[in-house]
Amino acid sequence: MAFVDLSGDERLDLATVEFGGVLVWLGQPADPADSWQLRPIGRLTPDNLVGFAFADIDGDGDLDAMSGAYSRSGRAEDGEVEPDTPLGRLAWFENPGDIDGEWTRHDISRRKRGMFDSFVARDLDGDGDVDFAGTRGNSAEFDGVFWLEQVRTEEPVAAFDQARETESEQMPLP
Ligand SMILES: [Ca+2]
Ligand SMILES: [Ca+2]
Ligand SMILES: [Ca+2]
Repeated sequence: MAFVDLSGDERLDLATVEFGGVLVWLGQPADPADSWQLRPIGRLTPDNLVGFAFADIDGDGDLDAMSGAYSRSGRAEDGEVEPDTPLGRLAWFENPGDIDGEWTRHDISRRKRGMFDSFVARDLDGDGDVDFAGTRGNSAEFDGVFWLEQVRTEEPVAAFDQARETESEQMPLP
């Protein structure tokens, strides 16, 4: 879970992952006797969304969500996978800036192996945009703590540029 003010009313709201892998948030009502309203943020289907953290990723003043998914294709080596096999994915959801608007998903990387389950938002290289430190499991020699550097360019570039020469196989979106 995360406790963040997504509605901008200075009351903390609650974000969590619903059964079925949907990242959702519940807006805290002004009156504690009123009900909390649930709104969806997004999903990574068929990958299992397990980790997330909020930060203003695009720098427009509202909180976005970094997220990670949990691969179920074996840990020791890259195996054969079906189109619906849950794999390890990194993606972020852009806050629409409107409480009832639809969040836009931006996929970063999808691998046969990787359980991306925890993130901490920090500007690690001090260039003014937020980066993420994260943990990765389920991938044997690729397990550990990583950091994900946000790179902004004038021209469109690939969504992800891997630092390692050898990695678990990159997979297309389902
Ligand atoms: Ca709030
Ligand atoms: Ca934002
Ligand atoms: Ca940065």
